[in-house]
Amino acid sequence: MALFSKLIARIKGSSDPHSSDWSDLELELLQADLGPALASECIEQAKKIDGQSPQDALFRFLSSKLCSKSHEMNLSGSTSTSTILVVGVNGTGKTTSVAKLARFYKSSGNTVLMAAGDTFRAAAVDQLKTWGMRIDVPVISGQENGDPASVAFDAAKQAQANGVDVLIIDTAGRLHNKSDLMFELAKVKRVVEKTSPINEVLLVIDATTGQNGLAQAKIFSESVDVTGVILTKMDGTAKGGVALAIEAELGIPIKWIGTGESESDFSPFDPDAYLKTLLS
Ligand SMILES: Nc1nc2c(ncn2[C@@H]2O[C@H](COP(=O)(O)OP(=O)(O)O)[C@@H](O)[C@H]2O)c(=O)[nH]1
Ligand SMILES: [Mg+2]
Repeated sequence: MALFSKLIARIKGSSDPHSSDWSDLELELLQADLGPALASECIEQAKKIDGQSPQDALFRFLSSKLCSKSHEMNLSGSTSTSTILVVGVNGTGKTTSVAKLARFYKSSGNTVLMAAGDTFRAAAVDQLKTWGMRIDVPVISGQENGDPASVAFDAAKQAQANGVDVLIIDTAGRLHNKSDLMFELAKVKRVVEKTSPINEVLLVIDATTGQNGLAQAKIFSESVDVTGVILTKMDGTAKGGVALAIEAELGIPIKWIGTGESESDFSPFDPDAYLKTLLS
């Protein structure tokens, strides 16, 4: 993922001038899913760097493009339940990420509850129940085709009654009817908030879908108040640029990175370490 190595060589003047035209370098950034605006800005910036310490200069520039909001999870203290709502398009990795989050918080000593809010597919409820057994975390579910808001409400009530530390709610992601989906997500949010505030609304984006994933994310973030991104399938892409594009274009901090199908393939996003990898 040393995305900027050729650009750095060009700035240092150590590359073969024929193989490193600025326009070729820009194309390479585009192919790494950096997006047109940021790719072009990087090249303009690079032209101004004088070869002294291109890594440091690019690091400063790229840092300024990252979202300035906190990349940490904003959970309530130990006195009340923290609630996390997980949203996104089907297949991006929502249910898997709900289980990964549950396992993360459980292993750091919290009591955790998961809610199967994708009531539209029986398989989705079973999938979460299977995860629940595997990581030993209880799952609240309702009837098939039932109201996801009522499942979420039941889960929120139980979490409060039992003093659960972290409640994580899975949702459906059918995009074929955008207004229905957004209406439904808003209802889930409203109903849960009758019991306790929602601390985080995390949008799941599949890194392998590149600019298309970014477009989906824009639709969601226009309708739901998204507080953070879970970027999944980073193991399936060599195109490291998508995380930068998300932060720069959406203005939403990436909070978690998924790197595989197992519950441990998951970690908090570290912006500085990520930039250092791109610039190594
Ligand atoms: N390689 C890889 N696969 C993932 C990751 N996260 C989820 N998946 C897989 O993506 C597929 C869809 O995941 P799922 O959680 O069912 O998506 P949902 O429809 O959004 O709930 C499943 O096969 C998961 O195992 C990840 O970080 N890396
Ligand atoms: Mg699912």
